[in-house]
Amino acid sequence: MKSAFNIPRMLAALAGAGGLVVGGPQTNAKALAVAATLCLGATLPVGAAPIYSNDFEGGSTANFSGDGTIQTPPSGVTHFLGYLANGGAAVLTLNGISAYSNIGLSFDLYTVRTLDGDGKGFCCGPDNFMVTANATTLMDTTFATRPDWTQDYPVAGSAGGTGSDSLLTGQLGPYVFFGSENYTDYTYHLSFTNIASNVNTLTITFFGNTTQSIDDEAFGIDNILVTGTATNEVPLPAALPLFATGLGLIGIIARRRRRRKAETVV
Ligand SMILES: [Ca+2]
Ligand SMILES: [Ca+2]
Ligand SMILES: [Ca+2]
Repeated sequence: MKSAFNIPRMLAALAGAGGLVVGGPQTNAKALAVAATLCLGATLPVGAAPIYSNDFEGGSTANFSGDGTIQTPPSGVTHFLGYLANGGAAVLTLNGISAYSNIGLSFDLYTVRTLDGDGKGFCCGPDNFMVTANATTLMDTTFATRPDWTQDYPVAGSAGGTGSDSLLTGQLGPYVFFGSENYTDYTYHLSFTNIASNVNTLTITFFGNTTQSIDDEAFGIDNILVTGTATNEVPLPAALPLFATGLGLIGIIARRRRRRKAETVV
């Protein structure tokens, strides 16, 4: 049996309207207005939809737990979640998403200070960054912040910084350690497809498995985007209270209009 409303697409519209998350605490007037509009019976096609996004510019760490707080780098160019080092982990938990298949994840990874890569260039490695989705390891590899040292991303023996966005190299600011100019920060755009399907709860963990402390070397994450393909067969939606609120708003607006009309007539 098909739902009268395409609930996953409504959730996507809510996310696009400024609401952060399925199952998350954030709503706003614009999102509720969209919910109200959609509840009037709009028919939308099924397809890939955003489930969660966060660029950390609004100060929210909704759905994140564990290590890492919002950081502003010396350049002030952006905000991100960090620092992750010496075994620190940031955990993103999404509940009530069983209506989504082919879930994808993309994010930006910042490498800062003196990450030592595979540890063969000087010492003090390996410095790994690892991502898991529920029980699956999506990546577990080393990064270096000197081009004359070596790292395992994208393949073993690569020069430090290989695979990063050259236009965004050194943008975060002077993360210079011991006065050396050989270190710089790098930005990697990472994405993973089909990391899970139709799970009620998805837990994504970002680990900074480095050998030294945060003030020596660290990772940061930014521009998190989780997407999924919405299906028509929708179990009890996590966002049902939102739609109920949307319907409630419609009722309130209608009552106020009727009252105003009555007052005008008198
Ligand atoms: Ca940001
Ligand atoms: Ca180091
Ligand atoms: Ca190290």
